[in-house]
Amino acid sequence: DGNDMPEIQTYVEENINPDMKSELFGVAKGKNLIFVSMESLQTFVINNTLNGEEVTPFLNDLIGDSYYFENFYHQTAQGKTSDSEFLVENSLYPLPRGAVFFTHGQNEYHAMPEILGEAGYYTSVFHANNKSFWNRDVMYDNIGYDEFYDVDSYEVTEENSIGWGLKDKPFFEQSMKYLQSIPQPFYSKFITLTNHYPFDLSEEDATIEKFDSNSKTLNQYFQTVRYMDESLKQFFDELKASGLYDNSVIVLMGDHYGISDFHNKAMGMYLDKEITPYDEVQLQRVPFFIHIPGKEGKVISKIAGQIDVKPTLLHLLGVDNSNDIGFGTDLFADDRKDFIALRDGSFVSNNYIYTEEKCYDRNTGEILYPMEEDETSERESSDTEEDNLCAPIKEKVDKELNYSDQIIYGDLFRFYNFDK
Ligand code: GP9
Ligand code: MN
Repeated sequence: DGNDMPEIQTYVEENINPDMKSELFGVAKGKNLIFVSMESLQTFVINNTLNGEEVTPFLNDLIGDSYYFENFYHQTAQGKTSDSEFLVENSLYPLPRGAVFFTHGQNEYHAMPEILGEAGYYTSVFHANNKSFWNRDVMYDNIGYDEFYDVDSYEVTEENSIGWGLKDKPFFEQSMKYLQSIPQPFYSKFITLTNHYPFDLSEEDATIEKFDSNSKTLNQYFQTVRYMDESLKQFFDELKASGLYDNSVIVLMGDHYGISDFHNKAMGMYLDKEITPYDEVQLQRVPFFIHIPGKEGKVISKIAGQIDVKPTLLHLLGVDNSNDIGFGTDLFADDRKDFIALRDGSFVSNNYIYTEEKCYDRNTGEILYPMEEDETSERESSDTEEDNLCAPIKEKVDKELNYSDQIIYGDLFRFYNFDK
């Protein structure tokens, strides 16, 4: 209940330190914020090839012109895209089961659209699906979005659709007239759709060969990824032509994995290695780009996650959030907490990766705990919990996930004053 809030607040103040800012605080003050959620895009295709051809030529080029986080993890669970949206808007974790957009869509939140709205931004979402999918209409209204351009705002025909609906190229194209008509500065979120399981695409839209393996899913994935990459290039060109480009921070983020562990065999063929639980965690990396006009590109290797997006973006826009309650930190600040928690309790830290009760060396993938039984060695196989270097971090991970869950299950923000 509300009595739990002070303990959580103390944890956040001491461990997350929402006041921690970087030298980039305010560099994009007053600029528009364009956020693109890239459906099912994983980092393993970035700067990678298929039959000698780049899979994502546009995004690869964009690295040279953006802050690009190469060790950025999705933290979603069953709520898929909606979980990734929840993480980004709130810097809270989604729930271990179910979709928080459905189960707690009426809670009190302190989300990005509300905060940016108060800072003078016009806030909107663009997504060509039914408005009630994932309960978005209810949640968006609740967290303060001014407008939701759902499927009814688009002209959808048989020719311009595939799979889940409107293809990404006509989606971006048809969005431009709305984007050009809304007041600035704006925060606008675009959610793509074509690169969605089962990754169907028509012949004439395919510009790269399929992969050749026993997984039709992975084979087709490269084609829809390439299509999305092209649609993003087209969107950037349209933003430039409209004049919005120079006035906008453009953020691109993969929402969650597209290829599940069911396809490990085919994935192992593509990556030319056997996929271990360690690799499965590493495959949860999704691309994260921040493009700021006039700023040079930089590849950032530190570990990062969707939980960090909100404080990072608010700080770039110069919005103070020192009274906020969330579990992410400004990715440009030096001193940040030392782990990224995945929703299933696995984690990544600077030195370790923990999953399925094993502790791995993050750099080598070697199992550090528990030690393998080695019958030829003299050593008695008696490693204790003390040898588990992951254990102290695992404790923090569980504590933090639990605090976030308590906030949601108890609707605890009803008892917290963000304006103090
Ligand atoms: C549906 C889109 C995809 O509107 O966001 O949903 P997903 O299955 O990825 O959550
Ligand atoms: Mn999705």
